[in-house]
Amino acid sequence: MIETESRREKAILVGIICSGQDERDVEDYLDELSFLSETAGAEPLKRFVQRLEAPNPRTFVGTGKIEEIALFISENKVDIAIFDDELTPSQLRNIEKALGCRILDRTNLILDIFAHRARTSHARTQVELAQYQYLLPRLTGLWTHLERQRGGIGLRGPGETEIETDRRIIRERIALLKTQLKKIDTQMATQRKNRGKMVRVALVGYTNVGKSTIMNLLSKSEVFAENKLFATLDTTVRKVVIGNLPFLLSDTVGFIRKLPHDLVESFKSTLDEVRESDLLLHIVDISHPIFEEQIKIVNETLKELGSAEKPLIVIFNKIDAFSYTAKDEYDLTPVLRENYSLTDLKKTWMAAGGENKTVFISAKTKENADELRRVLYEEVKKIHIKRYPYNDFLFETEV
Ligand SMILES: Nc1nc2c(ncn2[C@@H]2O[C@H](COP(=O)(O)OP(=O)(O)OP(=O)(O)O)[C@@H](O)[C@H]2O)c(=O)[nH]1
Ligand SMILES: [Mg+2]
Repeated sequence: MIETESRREKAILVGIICSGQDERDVEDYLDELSFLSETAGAEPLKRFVQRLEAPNPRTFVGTGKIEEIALFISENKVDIAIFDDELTPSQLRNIEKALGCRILDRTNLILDIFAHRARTSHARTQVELAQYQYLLPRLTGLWTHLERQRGGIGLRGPGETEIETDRRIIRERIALLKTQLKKIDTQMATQRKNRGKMVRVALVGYTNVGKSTIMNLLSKSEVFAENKLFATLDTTVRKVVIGNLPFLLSDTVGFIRKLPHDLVESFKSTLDEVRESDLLLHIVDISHPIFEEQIKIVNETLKELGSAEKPLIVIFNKIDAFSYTAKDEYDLTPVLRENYSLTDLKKTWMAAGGENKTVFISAKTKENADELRRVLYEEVKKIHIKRYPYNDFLFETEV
């Protein structure tokens, strides 16, 4: 018999509830970690959560918890233990020893997904750079297979240990990747310049909120969209025309909580599209239980990119999937996030938006797609007029 499907690796997830953190939030983080591990091809079997003042500096969770996890791992033949926070090199070593299986942390997992999804040589180079930067301080004695990449024989200097050799090889590789990226960056910058002065609009948002689906809706293109995290890694740019107003629309990599810093660094040129755009469309998945936190994370990432001050339209997507639990008016317990109706949320966010326009749509059912086009037209037009004050031939027909 031929086995067609390779066995999915069994995983367990580990998180902690630190002082000041809400148990529900941590559950949501682990939901995301679980989704990430499924996207990476693993099968999450069980979650281990511990309440702690702060992470244990030696083993992240307490000693008793580690023993409990170790027992489960050996009884259930678990392949990987995935931790929700970035582990220090020494935590990683100690946990590896105690659990006797492969250990991944959130950063590692995200890097792994990126590595699988990278299609172009540009994306691959960026991910590889981030992976080596992550790996460099974490080399352990177990990890000695790098020589192969360099051809091995004769490379090891006298008296040098394997780890030192590996470190040296990694440093050289990092330097090489950086040079390659610089070359690609220059090429891409030239490409962007050649696009002329058309108004540039960038879709930004948390991962899996529907950016690519909206790109397809607006540009009638077929950008890859699916219910997995980080479906998009490379930036796609399309020319879109609304009414008779042309502009460039770009779709790019989604953001996530604790996006590894090395990754943000090495994805700089992919994110240049965001940095150089004239208008941002911040897509939000309003059907997601923690969409408000996702908004915060996107805003923080935009700040990191120096793009927080750009004109912005907030697009609340997936209104078709939105649901809430209406509260009885005599029920005086606190109003929870699941008690807000779409009308409540619209009121709150339209008021909170300030300068920023808000639109509520479903890219799937196309509900309110016309409203989105209208708002987008207005905003692009404003920028266009500023840039070409004497050119009004484009606006003879309104949408
Ligand atoms: N119910 C519903 N699902 C939607 C809507 N828009 C997109 N989706 C689904 O959400 C999932 C993610 O959509 P994408 O367009 O790939 O999201 P993305 O933001 O590009 O995601 P990444 O590229 O992975 O960061 C897909 O399964 C879409 O079909 C919507 O309005 N309603
Ligand atoms: Mg996408």
